[in-house]
Amino acid sequence: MLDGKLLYKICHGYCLLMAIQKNASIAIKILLLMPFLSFVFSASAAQLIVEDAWVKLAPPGVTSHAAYLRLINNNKQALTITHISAAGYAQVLLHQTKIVKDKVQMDLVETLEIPAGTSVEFSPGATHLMLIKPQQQQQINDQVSVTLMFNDGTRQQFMASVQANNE
Ligand SMILES: [Cu+2]
Repeated sequence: MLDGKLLYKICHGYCLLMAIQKNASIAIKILLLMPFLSFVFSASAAQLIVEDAWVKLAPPGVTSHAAYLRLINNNKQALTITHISAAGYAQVLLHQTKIVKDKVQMDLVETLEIPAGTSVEFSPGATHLMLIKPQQQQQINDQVSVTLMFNDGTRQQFMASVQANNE
């Protein structure tokens, strides 16, 4: 049995919700839709596959570590990497290695698009992640948590293991 007070509370809550819905601005409608939108966003990240992620062991004192992986975009849409972070590092940059006049040069890549149904190989001598300023010295088999952030708001987190070479 519901007493009067409880009934009032339920009714009041319901009426308030109705009033919000009736007079809602677009912003409130978007807020109400947020949980559903984030579900849609995370669904697209599930179609993204990370393979063979590893960080190359660097000599003591070296303050930037290269990381490599294969990224497969099985989504129906292109995805663009807009930001990268790694636990235990101050910053992560996207680099493109080039040979200019017999010298190895690393160019900064601001964003990287992965077209639908294609894969990108992050490998030595090509595009790679540059993990900057480690908080501690690397050891073989250490696991580094890396997070890629995309233009559609999705994220992809993966573990990369520290190796001398990828064998
Ligand atoms: Cu680099």
